[in-house]
Amino acid sequence: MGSLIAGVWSDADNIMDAGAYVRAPSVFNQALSAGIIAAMAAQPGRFHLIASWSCPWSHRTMLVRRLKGLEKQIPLHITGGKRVEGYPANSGRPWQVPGSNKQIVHLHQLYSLSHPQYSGRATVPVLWDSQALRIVSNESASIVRALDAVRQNDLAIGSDRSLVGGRDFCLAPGSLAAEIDELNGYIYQHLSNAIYRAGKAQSQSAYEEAVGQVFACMDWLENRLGGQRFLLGAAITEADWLLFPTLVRFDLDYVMHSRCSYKRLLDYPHLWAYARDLYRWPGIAETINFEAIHLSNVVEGSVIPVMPCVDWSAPQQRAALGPVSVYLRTGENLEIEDGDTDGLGCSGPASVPAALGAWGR
Ligand SMILES: N[C@@H](CCC(=O)N[C@@H](CS)C(=O)NCC(=O)O)C(=O)O
Repeated sequence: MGSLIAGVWSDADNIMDAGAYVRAPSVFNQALSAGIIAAMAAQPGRFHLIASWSCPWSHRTMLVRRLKGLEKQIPLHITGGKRVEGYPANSGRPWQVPGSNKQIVHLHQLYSLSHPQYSGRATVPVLWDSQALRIVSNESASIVRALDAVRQNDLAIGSDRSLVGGRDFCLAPGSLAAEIDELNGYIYQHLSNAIYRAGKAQSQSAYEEAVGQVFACMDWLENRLGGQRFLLGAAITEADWLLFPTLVRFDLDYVMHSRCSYKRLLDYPHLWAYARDLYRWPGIAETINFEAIHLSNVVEGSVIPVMPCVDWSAPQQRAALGPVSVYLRTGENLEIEDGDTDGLGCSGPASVPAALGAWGR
């Protein structure tokens, strides 16, 4: 893919170490300041999210933007198209950088516009500040946490989507942040990023080490989710939404293209039902472009494999494990009415339970 070296593009790819793939840490990965979080609420359109349909890390940020009803506050720009010098900014066409009179073609030009001496990869997602003309963050975990921290009461333009029963909810409440961080770290290391280590490995031993971790983690999740509705119990939290993009891509992409071929998501009854329980959440289906994910690793000009036959809307009976709850900003746990869970969200107003209806459409 290449990277920038002191602001100049280089096609060299330094991602391998003795046959093993090593992901470089994001450069702009610090937690977002309280000032930026307040500005996100107060200045709609100042911050822009640049993301890709196929990228699981981008998907995390799109999910939380949607769940928190921040579409008006944080415009979304989808990158995509043939990679010439890394990601194109706008499918190969010129793209007017928000807040600037500059037009760019490659995403890396946004990085060097922000930091002319930048050295590192030009990755998505990116949170762009159109006022300071700076990349605020290129680390999905930090972007997600910041979007979750935006207070509904502070929004300059109200949102009708993220209020549960008219109240401000939160995916990573302070009291659970350490537990969520630990879980996120474990799942990232043993599953979400291990899949990439399996797919990109150039030695048998590096591959086997990675793929072993992937399926040990899938087994662990299957076991955990057999007895509780979500990763932390009854409450849906950030940990669930960080895992979800990996599950969405598992059978469609990773089984074939990352050599994670030992089992499919479909072979894990609890995990597969859990993934569908998340999928039916209001607005979530709109954040997924199955075709883009499926095609993302198909070599251009080659034969395109058929999509796996998977019904994400199939009933999943997860309500048998208990009702859904969310944490409010105050730390209180709120149970959400969840009678007919199989119909929640995606299939239209008639089946959306009252408490979720407010942020379902
Ligand atoms: N740690 C970053 C990883 C982002 C990332 O690696 N994105 C991929 C797309 S899925 C990318 O932009 N790759 C381009 C490259 O590595 O040059 C995050 O979670 O935001």
